[in-house]
Amino acid sequence: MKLIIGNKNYSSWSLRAWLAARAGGFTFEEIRIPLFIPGSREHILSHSPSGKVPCLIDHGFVVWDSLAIGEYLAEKNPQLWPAEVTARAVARAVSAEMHSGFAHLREHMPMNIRKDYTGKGHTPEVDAEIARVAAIWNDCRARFGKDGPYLFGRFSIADAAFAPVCYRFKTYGVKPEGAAAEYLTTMLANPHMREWETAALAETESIASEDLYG
Ligand SMILES: N[C@@H](CCC(=O)N[C@@H](CS)C(=O)NCC(=O)O)C(=O)O
Repeated sequence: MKLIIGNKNYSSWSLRAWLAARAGGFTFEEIRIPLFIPGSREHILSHSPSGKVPCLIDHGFVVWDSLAIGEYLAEKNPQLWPAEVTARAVARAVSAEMHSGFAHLREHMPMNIRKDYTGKGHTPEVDAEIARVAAIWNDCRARFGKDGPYLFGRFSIADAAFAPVCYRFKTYGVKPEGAAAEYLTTMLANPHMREWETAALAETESIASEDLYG
């Protein structure tokens, strides 16, 4: 398997697919394409028909879009979704909500692991979305988190979906309360997250349009 990803500091969608692949125990070659430099679009298009990363190539078969990649990996390793039917339905719902929503959080608090933008990026809409994230985390932990420290106990695609939000909360100094705070600590200490973070910190490319606050 090959996984095409963008810069680890910036590419939130790449992180989701990469974490799902790591958590699922897959062996894969990583092809990192720095985004928004001359030639990067052509390079991505040589692998990914959407012109976006992430993109998974499994023996020549191409799957693009982070959620579709997660689903494809879960077909091979069903442990990537919770085993129980209602937990699995909620895990899919919150993953889909993350995938299609939270536009204000994305716009004003883009993932930028290297920066400390504590206190930046708040608007009423962003704060409402932060409250919704915390509500999801608290609800999942309370209802489905008995068998482990993640949203549905064991690490699942839902955790991968929220992983970039964890780095956003770190960069922008957002501090949820209660079970959500514990969950954030757990995620930031996850060995695969730490591996990604270490690589992000070692990157040297800057994307000016993503470095919103200097
Ligand atoms: N919904 C897609 C979004 C993918 C996406 O927007 N990827 C960004 C990087 S995080 C990208 O490839 N940008 C490069 C470009 O637009 O040229 C997914 O889940 O994979």
